[in-house]
Amino acid sequence: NTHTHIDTIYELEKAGLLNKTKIAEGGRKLRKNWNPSWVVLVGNSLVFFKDPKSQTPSSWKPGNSCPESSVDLRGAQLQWANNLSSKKNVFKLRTVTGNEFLLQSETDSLIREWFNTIQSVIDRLVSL
Ligand code: I3S
Repeated sequence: NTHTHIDTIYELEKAGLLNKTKIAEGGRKLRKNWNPSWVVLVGNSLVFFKDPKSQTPSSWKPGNSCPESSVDLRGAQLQWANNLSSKKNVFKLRTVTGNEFLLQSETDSLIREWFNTIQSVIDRLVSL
């Protein structure tokens, strides 16, 4: 089965649609700009795709489709951040380089899953 094969090669942890805004770049505050983003957690990285057409398993293969950006999760910090937005279910991801993102979903269970899965990858990287 192709999916299983690809999952194995690229260590795909999770993929799905979340609302995303970057709020800081290198420690400098940015103006919020919320947009839906196709988020893929693969290996040590969180990869963001702008294009909803990117929602096919083949599109995040290297060389295929173009990620909008990607985040190295090594040393990253995750925290719930409902104080940083009027939206519900918001968490903040901060990279070692001082880039900060807010990620959000209307679905409680979904955002908890994302939080827990990203946190487990961060924890795993600490012990490597
Ligand atoms: O934290 P803020 O500045 O109140 O965030 C809101 C603004 O960024 C707003 O944009 P403009 O100020 O450019 O109109 C966005 O439309 C809102 O979504 C932001 O607030 P929330 O609470 O949705 O994160």
